[in-house]
Amino acid sequence: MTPYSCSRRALLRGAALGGLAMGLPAWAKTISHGLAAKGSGTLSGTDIRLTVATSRFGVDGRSGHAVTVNGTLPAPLIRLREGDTVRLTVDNRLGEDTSIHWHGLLVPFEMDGVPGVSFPGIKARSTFTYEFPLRQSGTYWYHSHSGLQEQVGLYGPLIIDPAGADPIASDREHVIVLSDWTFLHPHHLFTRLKQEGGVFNRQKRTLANRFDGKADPMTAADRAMFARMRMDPTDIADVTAAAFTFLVNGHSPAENWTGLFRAGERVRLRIVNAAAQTIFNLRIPGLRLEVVATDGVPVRPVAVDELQIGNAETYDVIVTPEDRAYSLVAETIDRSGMAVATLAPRPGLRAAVPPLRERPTLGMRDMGMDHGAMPGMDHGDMDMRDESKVAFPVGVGVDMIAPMPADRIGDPGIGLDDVGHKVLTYRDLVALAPRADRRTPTRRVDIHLTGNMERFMWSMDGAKLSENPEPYRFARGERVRLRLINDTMMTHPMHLHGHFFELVNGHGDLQPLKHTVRVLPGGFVDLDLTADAPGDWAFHCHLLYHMHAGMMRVVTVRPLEGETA
Ligand SMILES: [Cu+2]
Repeated sequence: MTPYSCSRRALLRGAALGGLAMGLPAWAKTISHGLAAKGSGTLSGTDIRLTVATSRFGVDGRSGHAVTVNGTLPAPLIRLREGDTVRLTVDNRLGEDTSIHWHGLLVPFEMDGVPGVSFPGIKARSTFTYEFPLRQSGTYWYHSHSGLQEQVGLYGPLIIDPAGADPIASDREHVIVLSDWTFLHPHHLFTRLKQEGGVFNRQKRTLANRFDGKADPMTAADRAMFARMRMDPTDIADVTAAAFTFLVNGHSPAENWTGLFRAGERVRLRIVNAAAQTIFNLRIPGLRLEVVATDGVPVRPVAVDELQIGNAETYDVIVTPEDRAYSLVAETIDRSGMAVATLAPRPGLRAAVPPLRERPTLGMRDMGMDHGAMPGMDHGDMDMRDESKVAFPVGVGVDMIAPMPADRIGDPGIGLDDVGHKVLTYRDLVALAPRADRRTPTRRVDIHLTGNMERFMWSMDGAKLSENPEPYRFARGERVRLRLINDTMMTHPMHLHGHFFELVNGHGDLQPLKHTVRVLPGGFVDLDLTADAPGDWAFHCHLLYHMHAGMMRVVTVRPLEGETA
């Protein structure tokens, strides 16, 4: 990354002003009236210019190097209209390559923005113009697909308004961009992860705190199993609050981004998890969240108290607040920290922020062993790395093959089984419109999510992208069922470019569409895919450091336009 020089005075000024130092767009300013109000900082129309450059980003009195679009973190809100054809010109003023990927947008593959897969990237000090028709509407986002630029600020929200009336009625909207910021250089952070998988995990059990005055939730057999696996039952996240500040619209909890409303309004929150490496559990104590869309696509409204949002997922929720303040709490999956913001009828009001809840631990189910399925079985004898279960070579990069992966589509996510209120599960998602493709998939393709946690090695079917494995090949128009099997003990938010897939969740013709799906540890998820977008597409884990380590493959759909089969 190009070093950025600035005067000591500028640095101090930036530090003093915190998140305001960069001239945040209106929707991301500390007090926001919502998207309908005086929308400076929103880019709209059909001809949009984005300048990628280094800036400084200040938070909580410190300032660090960022890579930004038009000088802001998050990047500007891009607001487009379905049916238009948009041109987005990216001017790269960095001393290195960049790229922008339009996450969840159905674009021709050359416009998808993944260097080495769909285009060559945008060279230092050059421009590239993306141009594509907008075939959809809803809440999306955009981000760099080059190196680790996403960690240092290159991400922003993207909304496409429907060509006709919006099926989701609301009186006011707020964008909620969740992210994680670190003052460590991301390449340094990655190197440390490679050197010692648990280096940032300050929550490790020790003999001193193991019982903590409470009954140990693990049985002796479970502990022995973990010991044999060389796993740590608190390894929920690779990078914790020890290294991260968690942000809402670029604001730390202390900076307290505040979204205003009038009592009784239906307020639409367009929530994007733009974090590099953090899965969040989001709730607003005192408010029901009516989930009305995910990954840009409307679903049958479902009321919940909390939801887990993986990296790159989006959820639209409606809340109807009373005349009081509320805290929006996005607790990290490992409960080492939280992003916090306020929703209030007037500036200056705050609600109590609940403390971090007790940290979760992993269980046998997260190791691909379903207790319920085999009562009384001696798990100590179970082969945790049975090579005969998979069709790929099992090398050092694969430390586990789930012996009995379970269908976890009805699970709320790690640590959310017993929180005492309703948490969204994927089974709760029901499409509004019947699926377009009624065909039954003609084949099933199993894809294993693999890794070696101790060595921070991550792969799909045991192969890293850098090893140049064969792409997953689909015939254009083919209807196929993908089974993603998680042979690791971490949740992986998996994203397929260029397509939506359907979650096979028991709702038949009303299976919901998504572009990103959390696959829980030791579990599997089935996806029905119509491979209707010709070209080469990235398919990867959206935890940035997992992708960077190699948990990414290419999906190729042929024939291309004009080719014969
Ligand atoms: Cu991952």
